[in-house]
Amino acid sequence: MLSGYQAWPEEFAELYRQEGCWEGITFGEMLRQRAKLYGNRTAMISGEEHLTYAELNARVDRLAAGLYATGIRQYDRVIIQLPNMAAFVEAVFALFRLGALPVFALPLHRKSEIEYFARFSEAVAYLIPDRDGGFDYRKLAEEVQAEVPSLRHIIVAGEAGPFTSLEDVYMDPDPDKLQDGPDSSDVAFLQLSGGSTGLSKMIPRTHDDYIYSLRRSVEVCGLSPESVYLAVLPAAHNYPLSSPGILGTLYAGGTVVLSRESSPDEAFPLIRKHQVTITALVPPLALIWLNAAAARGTKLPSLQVLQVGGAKFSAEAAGRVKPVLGCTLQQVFGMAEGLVNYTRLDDPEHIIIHTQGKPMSPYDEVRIVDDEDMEVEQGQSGHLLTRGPYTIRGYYQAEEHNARSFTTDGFYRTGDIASLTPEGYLIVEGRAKDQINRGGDKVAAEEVENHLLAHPGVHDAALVSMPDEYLGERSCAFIVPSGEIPAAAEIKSFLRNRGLASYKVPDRIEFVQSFPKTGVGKVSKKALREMLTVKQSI
Ligand code: OOB
Repeated sequence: MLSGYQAWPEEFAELYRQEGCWEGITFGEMLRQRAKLYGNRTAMISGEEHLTYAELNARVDRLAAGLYATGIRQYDRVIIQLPNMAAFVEAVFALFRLGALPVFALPLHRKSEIEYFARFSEAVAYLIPDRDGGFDYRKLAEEVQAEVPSLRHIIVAGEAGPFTSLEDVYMDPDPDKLQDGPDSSDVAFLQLSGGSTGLSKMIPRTHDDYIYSLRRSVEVCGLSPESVYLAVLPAAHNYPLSSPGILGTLYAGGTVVLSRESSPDEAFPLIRKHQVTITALVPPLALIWLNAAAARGTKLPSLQVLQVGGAKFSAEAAGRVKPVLGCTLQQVFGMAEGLVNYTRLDDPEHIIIHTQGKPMSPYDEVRIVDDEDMEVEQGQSGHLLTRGPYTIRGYYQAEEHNARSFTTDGFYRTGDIASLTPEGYLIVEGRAKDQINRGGDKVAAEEVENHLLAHPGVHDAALVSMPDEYLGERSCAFIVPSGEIPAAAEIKSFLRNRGLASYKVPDRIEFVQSFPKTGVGKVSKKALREMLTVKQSI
């Protein structure tokens, strides 16, 4: 068993099973069934590589056998930091089959993040590409391994250098050595939270709950074996992974097209070439696509659905999707902890444009409450709480934090401020958590503040959001210097040198003599944000 995991109380587990939400199958079994049903159909396209369901299933068996021979066992944690390539999908399913747990890192994570993931999850292995986006992950792995000795295996997709080559791990399965797979109620992987208090928390998702979220996503998004899903966002993120994303498309028997690039120059030709029917973007990328398509008069006739989510999509931009791209917009408001809301494909325009969708499952419970946890009147905005068959009951090994993030009756405090329309659709109005949503990339203020405080020239630091036309929000660090004012550029390079992911480095730095305080003496981030608007209007 995995320790430090908060399962659903038995009465809920019973209900979700009885109601048919949890089907009792694991990911390993799901892929095997799909290989039987759709054997010769194309499961995945990555560059020139095409894999049928039967081939994918066979490669996953071979990789699982090889990983087992390497010493990877059930419940072991394995950090995966691969870009959108076939090896990502194969590795994830191979680990699922063994019952080992992928820990999903993003391609932009660097030493600070990976070292923490490795230490906290006590990972035994780390899977990387050789190079991607001009960055050499082998150097990063070397640095992390030097700090975290539990990390026994570094496996590289590509030129392995001193490490193990992923290609060499695949081997013919030995039927005598076949292990009992995991149980469907077991944790399948650890996903990362956007974080608000300090470092990202780890999110344990089970085979049962995640496969249910795939099934509902597939139903709501109308996926079928004819669907072709283009993954341009990083595959490890919950949204392109499962809403319905890569895993949902495989659940449906459709085809996944993996792309490492997301620009219109790369993505539009892929959509045409592979007759892509659905793809998922974050708002800044959707704006780039809309502008490019409008300027070039591009038509993408195969594209039926454009999903936009991860951050608030403005109604103004939402209204352009259909006229410019000719496809249906689907707003997606989800979270790695569970709850996913979708606008429905046949919803009236005003709902598609002005709301962030409604919960995908009839068993999702949502509450909008005030600061005292009392439900607000219908239509009023308040804190969004949720509970349901695919929303976790606690973060991995985070007892203290769980007491704050969940109510005593098991509702997850999303940290989002939202309101409900009379039809039960959610409108995201803002955020109570101390996080910056930089066009879908989540930045935990406290994590960055702690790094800033390590700089000798920084006496105190506070990170706040500032509105941005393109990204929705950017970050601004207010700094009280400890002596002479350091150069902003020097502070930024200090953070980069500490191995912080680039999207977390503050976009702007302001020096102040002291921080405005709230009535109870805490730093008033609201007042700091207001200082920015005043500054901008001068
Ligand atoms: C997705 O997951 P996370 O875990 O990176 O971030 C969750 C948070 C939400 O709590 C909310 O603050 C924000 O991201 N968010 C949105 C949004 N979608 C997510 N805020 C406003 N409008 C939206 N449409 O971001 C995620 C996971 C699964 C599917 C889609 C997104």
